[in-house]
Amino acid sequence: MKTLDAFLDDSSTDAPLAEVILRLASCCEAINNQLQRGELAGILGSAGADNVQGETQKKLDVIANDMLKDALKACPEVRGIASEEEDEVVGANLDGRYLVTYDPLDGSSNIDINSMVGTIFSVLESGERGSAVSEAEFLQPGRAQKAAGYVLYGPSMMLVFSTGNGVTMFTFDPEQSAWLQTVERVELDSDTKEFAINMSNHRFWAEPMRNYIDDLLKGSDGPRGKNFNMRWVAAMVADVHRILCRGGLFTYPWDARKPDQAGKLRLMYEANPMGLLVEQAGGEAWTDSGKILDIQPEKIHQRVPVILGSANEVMCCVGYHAGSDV
Ligand code: AFP
Repeated sequence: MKTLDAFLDDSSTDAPLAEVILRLASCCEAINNQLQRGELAGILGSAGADNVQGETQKKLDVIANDMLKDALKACPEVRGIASEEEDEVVGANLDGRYLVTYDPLDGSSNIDINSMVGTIFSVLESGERGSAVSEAEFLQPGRAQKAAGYVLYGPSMMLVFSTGNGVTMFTFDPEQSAWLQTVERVELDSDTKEFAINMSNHRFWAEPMRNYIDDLLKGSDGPRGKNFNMRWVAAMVADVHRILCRGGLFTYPWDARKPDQAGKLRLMYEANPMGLLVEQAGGEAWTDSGKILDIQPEKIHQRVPVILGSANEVMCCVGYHAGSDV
């Protein structure tokens, strides 16, 4: 099986970009070591603070964020960092070429129950050099991403990423201490019978989403004429991983609990990187009105509604929204 280094060499990935990916992978190995020790490492529970988005930070959110920040600052190719857990963008190396955005520990409510979590990353290129990094450099549409991916901390640790030429998967072999390629090219089925949504929010959704889900639930007796299964891990990284493995639709829509917020998920740390992976695997990634990767970001912590996964199912869901405001 091919190692990560060999894959990056063989795929002629630009050397500075390959370096960024290797540094991310290596830092995630260290995060995984902390996760593996769990309670024994004293890393569970709350850090006693909220992040810029008003969410309670877990100790491990803070630890993983600091580990990634230190690892990326030490990489000469990285010019700046934007993290879900940082208020502002963080400067790294003035002459670095790449900007990295990340969600250090996605699915953090799963940490204390010893369930799946992950790190999501996105790499953009900056045209600037020499000056201090600015937020404006990061505000590029998802289609401009040079690489995107995630590390899933599950029963085995996996690295899944794309540099714009398909999606590949690596599994970490603890015996060899190496990432080995286990799926060369991910191909997502266009049709599915599985969806992922937090059903407890049903009454808060806009009518088009409620109608779509209600029709899925009617199964073979309803307009879709087939029965659907549902899964929800509460960690986007794990839900998207399942979809890349066996198809499905994932959505986190706008809801009336926070009417002024476009959605729950973050464009630059979650929707864009996952959107690139899903599109590169042959799927679709939309808000309720357009493709995620075409959005021109207005701020780094921007939120969006997300509908992604198997192409025909995503387009069916988007079709329910056609002509409505949400
Ligand atoms: P964190 O970024 O705080 O870990 O939240 C994870 C997440 O944004 C996403 O990964 C899940 O799909 C979603 O939250 C789960 O949200 P609910 O708890 O509302 O179902």
